Amino acid sequence: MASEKTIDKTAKPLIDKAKRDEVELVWDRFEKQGDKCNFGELGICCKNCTMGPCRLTHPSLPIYLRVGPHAAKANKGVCGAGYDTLVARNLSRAIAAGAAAHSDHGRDIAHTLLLTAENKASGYEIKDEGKLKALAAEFGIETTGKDKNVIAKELALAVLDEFGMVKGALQFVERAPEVRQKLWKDLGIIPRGVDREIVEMMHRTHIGVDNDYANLILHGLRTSLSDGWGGSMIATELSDVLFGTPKPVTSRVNLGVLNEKEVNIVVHGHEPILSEMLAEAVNDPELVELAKMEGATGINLCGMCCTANELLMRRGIPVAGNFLDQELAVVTGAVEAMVVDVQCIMPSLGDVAKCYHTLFISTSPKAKFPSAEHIEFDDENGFDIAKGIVKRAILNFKNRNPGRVLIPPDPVDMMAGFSAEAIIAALGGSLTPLIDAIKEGKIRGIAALVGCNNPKVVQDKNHVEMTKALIKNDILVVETGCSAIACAKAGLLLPDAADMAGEGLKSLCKSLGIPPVLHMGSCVDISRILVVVASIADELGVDISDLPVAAAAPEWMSEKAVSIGTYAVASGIFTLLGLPPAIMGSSNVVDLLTAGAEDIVGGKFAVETDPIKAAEMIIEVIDDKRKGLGL
Ligand code: SF4
Ligand code: MSK
Repeated sequence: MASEKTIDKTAKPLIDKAKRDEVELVWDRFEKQGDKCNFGELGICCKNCTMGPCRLTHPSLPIYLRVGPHAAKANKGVCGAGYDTLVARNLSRAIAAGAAAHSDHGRDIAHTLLLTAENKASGYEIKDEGKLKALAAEFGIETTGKDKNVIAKELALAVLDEFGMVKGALQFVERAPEVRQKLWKDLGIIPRGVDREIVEMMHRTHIGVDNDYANLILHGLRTSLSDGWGGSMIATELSDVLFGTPKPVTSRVNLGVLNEKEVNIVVHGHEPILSEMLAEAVNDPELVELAKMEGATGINLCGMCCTANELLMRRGIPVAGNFLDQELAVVTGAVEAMVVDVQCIMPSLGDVAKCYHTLFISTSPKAKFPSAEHIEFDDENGFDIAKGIVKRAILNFKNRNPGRVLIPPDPVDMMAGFSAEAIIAALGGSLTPLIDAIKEGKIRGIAALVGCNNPKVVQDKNHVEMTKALIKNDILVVETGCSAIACAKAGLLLPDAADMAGEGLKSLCKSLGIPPVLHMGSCVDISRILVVVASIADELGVDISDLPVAAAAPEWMSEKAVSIGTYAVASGIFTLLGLPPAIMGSSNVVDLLTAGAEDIVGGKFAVETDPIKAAEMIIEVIDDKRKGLGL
């Protein structure tokens, strides 16, 4: 039943249509997996060398895995590694993979900035010169009297240096409160270079290297910090320089943003380098004319997942959906091209596209799909390649079968574009009104809801129910990624949604004309949240861990989410997960992450699958922090 899979009213009819069209979806494949691997869920399997794979016995395994000829009887791997080592190593590798994904995205943006500065990137320009100069100053680059391209080149090179090991500490670490920087220094977890921490983690988790779970997790914290205060922050800041710092915009969301009369192009993935050029190309008069000659009334570009968030934040381009909507967009039968770059792209899209007329176009040399048409994108020829992709889509319009089209009605209006700068502007030029509202108790605190969808959870349900419970209790919610899209679809990203909030939050939102749930961008833009909380902590003269703030990933699934959760905890933030990570096979690792971490870094993880109970836990933490501050 579609209603057991999603609360998205536009997804439901398409799940039913997929069944009629005999198209296999993510939920079908999930069911076909049968029982999950118990060893994998507990984190107690290892295939780091060919003496294994090794799997350990555990009291919570089902009986057939503990007794009998095929049962696992070992409590150590062949090399002697035990529960703590296996669990900590598996978790650490997930952190490294997540940090790598965000940071490689950041590196790509830095590379585009460099090519733009050298006039080698077609179609790109520096859109926020003010931010360029501010960042240059942060990196100690003299800007007086210099052309913006000269500054941009020096900045791009300085940022690219952050990936290796040059200065011994990432530049953006200095944005954290001093007391937090000192804590990281004392713990020896200041990130020394994005690549260095990730490479070192891969080294440590090789057979026979770091076998002390606490030591591994400590380096996991450092690796994640190289993402949050490194790669992700670089991605966000340099994207703002190139494409503009977001300001409040209005738009529409859900699968109903597809248009029956227009050529529909869905761009999906993460990096704005591709999507920004597509956004330019769809306005090319020749291409618009071609679309009309082909029988369409125009070209409709919309986004999916975090690429959607990038385009939405800066251009107000409509959002077709979040992670679990990607196949459904194709099932509408109305998408001429699904264009992808990197991350969170289901390989199944090729199979789904084959059932309709949709072109599935991959663009990144790092992310090829066997069933996709590959049109390689490079920023030196970005605009021309984007035009070529749009043309392919237009020429595919005639292949659409109107009898197989189902576009659900009623896209939902939304407001987005709340960068840190936009929030400060909305507050009248400083964070003081927000801090005063927190002090007065008008707002109890701030919760950041982030992360994905996961077919283990009814799509969007946890995001939406948790958010509603939080705003009702006067907690301002900031969101990114698929969480923000989920709440947008539920109408929570509108100023009128303030009517669902508690009296204090409602009055603040009404006076400022803002929603009670602020969309702060894509997954890498969680770095914007770090900047805001660091600024609030500085204003109050306290550490981030003292603030009435919390984070949650109610429906997370990706390794990037593991890295995000870890850097939130390492930054001193209580972080609630709506699904358990694969660590339950080591009570020591569980204790460290859900209790001991608080004594070390001031933040810790908790797991709660019920969204209402999860919201209650967050409220309790926020109230405790308020008490700690004497509020
Ligand atoms: Fe087994 Fe140790 Fe090899 Fe892992 S590293 S597969 S636990 S022998
Ligand atoms: S896109 S990482 S499914 S939030 Fe950033 Fe969504 Fe999660 Fe991908």
